[in-house]
Amino acid sequence: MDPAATTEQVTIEVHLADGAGLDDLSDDARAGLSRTLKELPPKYFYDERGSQLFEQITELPEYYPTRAERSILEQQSTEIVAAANPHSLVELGSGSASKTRHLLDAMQDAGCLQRYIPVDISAEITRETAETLVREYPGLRVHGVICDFEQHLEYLPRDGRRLIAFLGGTIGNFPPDERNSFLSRIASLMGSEDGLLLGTDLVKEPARLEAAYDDSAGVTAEFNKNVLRVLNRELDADFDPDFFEHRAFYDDEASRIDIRLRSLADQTVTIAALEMEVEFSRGEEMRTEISCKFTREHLEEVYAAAGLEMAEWWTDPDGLFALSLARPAEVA
Ligand code: SAH
Ligand code: AVI
Repeated sequence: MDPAATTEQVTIEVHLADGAGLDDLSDDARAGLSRTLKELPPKYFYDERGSQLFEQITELPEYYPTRAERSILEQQSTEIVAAANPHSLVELGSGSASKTRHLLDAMQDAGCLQRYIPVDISAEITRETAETLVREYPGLRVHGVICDFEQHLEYLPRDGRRLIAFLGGTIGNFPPDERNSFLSRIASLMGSEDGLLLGTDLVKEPARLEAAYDDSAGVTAEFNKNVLRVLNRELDADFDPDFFEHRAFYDDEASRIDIRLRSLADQTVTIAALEMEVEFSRGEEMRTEISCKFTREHLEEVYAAAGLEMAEWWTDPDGLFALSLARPAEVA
């Protein structure tokens, strides 16, 4: 750990050995690129450029989730804060925390705004967000935790009643087994009065979903190809992003968007740091992300399997996106 107090109101702790979230990249790339359907985990999208591209995605006309979730937070933050009555707000995958302001405002109005704990793998955006927020909210203490939330949840501060927010629909980026382990782990680390505020994108017409992940300006395509640039830089690979094409399709059976990069040619990519050569045939696809979509009933089952219980459910007026508040299930 490399604790680094930057100001009196901002403290940052880092739990990534290389400080950049890339500790496991070699192992993940080697394993994922050796599979029949090649695959890379989505957490490697988010270097500085990837985080900026994601911010651009949130403003695209086709990408409704951010606007829909923001509208719920605008309407319901007072109620959410009243229901959770927290001493601190912990946010997993906080990014730029742009929507989080509504929760912070409601906590300020309720007189309970003391500490905000953004938790993210991306060091640059977390430091920037922490510095910006202490300027915007005088008296707020921000304790940033730069870590992989799939591995380091036990490092999160546990004092006081916590509202743990996981916004944006990022829970949808986990495959079902990993989602269940992750939520079970959160449940086991929650006190009986802590609340989990979870953002989930909802099942809807495939055309709308597919447009959200294949925008006409090509920003999502750039975001998707950014993982190739990360591999080139970090593992001395020679992917040519122009030889891959972005693809996103809705898998109805699995209720999820499947995001891939399709090879435009027969090609061999060298990954020097892994002493590895990877063959792609023309038309072959590599999966880079999934984004699962939920119904209320399905989410209740997901919570139950992880030892959680849904206490509240809010959606935007168009029913595109949901926020729900969950608590650890009472053990009989
Ligand atoms: N919550 C924001 C950002 C969502 S983008 C919003 O709703 O707009 C997903 C965020 O999760 C990014 O900031 C990314 O850096 C972070 N992230 C992705 N995988 C992560 C992991 N394994 N550990 C910690 N943070 C992760
Ligand atoms: C971060 N996550 C919730 C986004 C999503 O919608 O699944 C990531 C994303 N991928 C492409 N566009 C947005």
